[in-house]
Amino acid sequence: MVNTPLPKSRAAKPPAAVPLLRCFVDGAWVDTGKSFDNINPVNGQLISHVCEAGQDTVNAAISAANRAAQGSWKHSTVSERAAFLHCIADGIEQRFDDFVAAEVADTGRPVHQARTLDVARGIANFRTFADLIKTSSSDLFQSDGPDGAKIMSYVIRKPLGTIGIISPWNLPLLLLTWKVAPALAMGNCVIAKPSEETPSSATLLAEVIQAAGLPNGVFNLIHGFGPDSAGQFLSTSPHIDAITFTGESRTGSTIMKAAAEGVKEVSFELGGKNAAVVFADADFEAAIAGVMKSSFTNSGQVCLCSERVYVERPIFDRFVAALKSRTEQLRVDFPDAEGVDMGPLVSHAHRDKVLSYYKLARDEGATVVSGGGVPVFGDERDQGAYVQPTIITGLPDTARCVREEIFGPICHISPFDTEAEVIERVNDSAYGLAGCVWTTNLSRAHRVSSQFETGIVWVNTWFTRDLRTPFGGAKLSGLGREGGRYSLDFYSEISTICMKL
Ligand code: NAD
Ligand code: 6OD
Repeated sequence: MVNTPLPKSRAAKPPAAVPLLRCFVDGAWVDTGKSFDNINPVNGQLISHVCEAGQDTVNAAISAANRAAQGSWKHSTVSERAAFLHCIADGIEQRFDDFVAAEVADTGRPVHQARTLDVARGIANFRTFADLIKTSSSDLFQSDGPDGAKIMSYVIRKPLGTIGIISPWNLPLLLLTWKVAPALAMGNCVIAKPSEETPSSATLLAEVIQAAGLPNGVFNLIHGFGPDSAGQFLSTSPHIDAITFTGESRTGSTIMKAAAEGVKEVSFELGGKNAAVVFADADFEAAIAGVMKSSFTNSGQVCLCSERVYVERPIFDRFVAALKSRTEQLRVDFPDAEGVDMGPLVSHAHRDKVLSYYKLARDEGATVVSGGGVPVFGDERDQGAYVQPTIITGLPDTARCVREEIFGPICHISPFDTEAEVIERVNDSAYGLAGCVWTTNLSRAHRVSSQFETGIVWVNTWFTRDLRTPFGGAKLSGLGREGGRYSLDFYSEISTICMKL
């Protein structure tokens, strides 16, 4: 049976035959005998049943990966692995529309976003790391030994072995491939555990990888939840060599405790409470367009979104009015509607969380400038997980809505007076993932951006990514960096060969 999910449809009735998404272990599709429902957040309808991996299936995936890690894959050449990665990218391209449909069905995001961001980046992740391993180099040092002999020391990267990859629901294919591609590129075997909310594109990826002909056990896919399910069984296993995780900071902390037992390598990309700072000298229109994007893209469900916006006092009122006007023009609609800007949140449970912050904002004394509730459509979308894009003002920096990650389409806008003041306020956060600076003053751009305590700062743009740059967060936002050669380093055991000549 092909696991392709049903395309997103506006049909009021549930589909007659609901697909079953299976796990992929040791080159075979596995029906675990226990399943959970995958729900479309546009209208609350059932998309598919998903096989949940229990302890036995997770153990089988780990054993298969460990066997494969000692097999032909360990000795595969860089050219062979690069060719496999390009073949996977080709496979995604050939099934582009299926991937778009899968991503849209699971998340309700606009079709144009799935096409231009999610699936496009999934392909780029495989191509980038395929090309990178063919051109990467390593260090070589020459020195003199105590007896005057020449010494040459050089560095090699070997596969780590079996890597557990645990990914979230917000950018399902993009964030999964961001880790699968470099892990395979460096000769590792992987067990991928996508979010229970978004199993479809990962299942398609397993189909593409199967068709690409990777040896059995090199790529395994297990579906399920976190606690007492596939995520926990994978991350607590003593038989994996490293864990790479993207998700909430709290989950990262739980996984880190499990990894500590076996002193495993970990790479964590975690939550954020990112700030955008708009100086009075900014290109006003560009800053408005940029903050619209950084606050509301993907319904605010990007870890890099700006939930805190600081605007220099002379332009504060004008900025708030312009952002309100643009926000109220946003089209919140079906994923395939023409001109759609925003879809629903990923699930009803996540909507409950975001709405609890909309309420908290009011309780904390915020002024709701725009939104703050649930849109009413008068059609099947009323059974979905939509919320209004929301702007609030007037909260102190100590308010929970200004300090805690909400992960929805909401930003708090606050005025500031001086550069030093705003830098201090931006850095007064438990998180340190990303920031944005909007200014036309070049010196200020350099001066301010270098003082943010975050893994990345964008100046006059947002979410532009060169995949060769390091990506990750400071403080509660993560541990380690991935991207380009930083990924090659994480997904390798780095050894030094020291030779007396
Ligand atoms: P989450 O932590 O709830 O879940 C992420 C993954 O971990 C899922 O696959 C889940 O099943 C699994 N999981 C949950 N509990 C687990 C446990 N105890 N053991 C093992 N696995 C477990 O996160 P989410 O709600 O899916 O994603 C949203 C969060 O991810 C936000 O906080 C967001 O900021 C963060 N995020 C960070 C980045 C980044 O690059 N820094 C990128 C995307 C999302
Ligand atoms: O662009 C990327 O590679 C990346 N890891 C983005 C993360 C987005 C967070 O939601």
